[in-house]
Amino acid sequence: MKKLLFIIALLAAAACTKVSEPAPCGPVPSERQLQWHQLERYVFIHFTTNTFTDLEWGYGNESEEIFNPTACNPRQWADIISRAGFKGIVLTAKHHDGFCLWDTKYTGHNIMNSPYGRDLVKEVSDACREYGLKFGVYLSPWDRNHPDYGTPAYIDYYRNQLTELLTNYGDIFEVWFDGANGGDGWYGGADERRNIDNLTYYDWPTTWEIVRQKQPNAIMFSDGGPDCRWVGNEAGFAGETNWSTLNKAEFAPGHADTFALNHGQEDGTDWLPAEVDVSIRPGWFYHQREDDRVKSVDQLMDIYYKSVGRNGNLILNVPPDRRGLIHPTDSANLIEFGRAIKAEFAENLAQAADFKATDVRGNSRRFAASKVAGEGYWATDDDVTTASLTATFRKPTTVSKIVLQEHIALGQRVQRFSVEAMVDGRWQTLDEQTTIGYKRIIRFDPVMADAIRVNILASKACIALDNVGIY
Ligand code: FUL
Repeated sequence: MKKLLFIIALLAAAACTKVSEPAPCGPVPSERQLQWHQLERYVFIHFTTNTFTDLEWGYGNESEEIFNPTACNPRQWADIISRAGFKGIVLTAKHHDGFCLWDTKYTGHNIMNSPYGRDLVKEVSDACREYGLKFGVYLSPWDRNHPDYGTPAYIDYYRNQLTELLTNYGDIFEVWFDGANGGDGWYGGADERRNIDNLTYYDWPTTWEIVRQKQPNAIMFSDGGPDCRWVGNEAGFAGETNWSTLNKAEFAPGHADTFALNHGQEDGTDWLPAEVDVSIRPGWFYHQREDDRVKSVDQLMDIYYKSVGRNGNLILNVPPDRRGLIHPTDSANLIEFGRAIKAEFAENLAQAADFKATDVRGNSRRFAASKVAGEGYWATDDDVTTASLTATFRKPTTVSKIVLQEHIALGQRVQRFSVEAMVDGRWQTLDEQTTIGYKRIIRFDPVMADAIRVNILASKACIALDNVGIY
């Protein structure tokens, strides 16, 4: 009896010893990046004189008079966008043509001198707040209107503009620095050719410091970050292999190795996750001739799986028309798209499954397999980089999608994995893929399964999975 009590006491003591968390693996996200990952999808709004001249890249010589939306209503945009489940709006406050959508004191080439005569950045940021959306700005570095473009004086002008945007419109969640920034022989500046060396001209680190000071929580986008990176195409897809790590020092706005941007770099020195920018129409700005070429719900769903489903955030462009309203086709498809995502992920079948893993860190409940279906995360012992996790259903269940999420606060680890289904007593492979990251969605033809098994086949360090969703 004494011996038994002693053993029980020993076991209890072992259970109480806190098994420690895995050590971080490589670069890890900052707090602001962690918050940003969770947004998953938001909307881009391209709106300027181009909407009225039918151009994609304005020349900078457009009269303020032509910006004349007759029924402009950012509350309509925010209403549709929030109902479609998007989390924010990034507005082109100034595109390459140099026309400013806000009441700036640094140039007369702005919306206050147009027939519209109101500060649209203010109206959009107010609408975002009213509808619970985050608000961000795009400020084109390249400026084909400004007389100083190409000289050092323009950089002061650009920073002054940025400061206005970061000071007068509340919280900014993202600032978009375009890689189309006047290098590579593009011509820029009021009706004449002005060549700049876009590697040296902009002195980005100094500009980025302004953002850090004025809006410490804002994410900065560019070809080279500093917080999130371009995905290397405008067609709406991240690579099937997509690391959130990249050698940041090798990249700069306008200097992009598109393959590396699309896939990330497995041993990259910095946490620099991909953002997938794509338009709901062929162009970034509204053109009536494209009214019958709005992406369908099926196309949008495909984009969703190839962006959010491949460890990238999606920024979907929805350009207002000449009235200043989202066109009915775009609006209908956007709302349906939101509904389709909701419907496809309505019921997480993992909630009703029993989880078991081939390894649990320190045999601790803290890192148990079942954690992937709720709070916390499943982790393996330090020396275990291959392991399987099985979810067994109480009765055969139809499955067509699996959502996997790593515990990225400790870095991105998984290099190769497969998913299987137990069908009629046999394991059947559904897919084999490489990276997971913040989120990976695997889709396949529906199967009637008794169980689902996730096999981590290779990992840079011990495994740490936040979530396994089954749909
Ligand atoms: C590109 C720009 O040149 C396009 O006009 C658009 O703004 C897109 C989002 O980025 O580089």
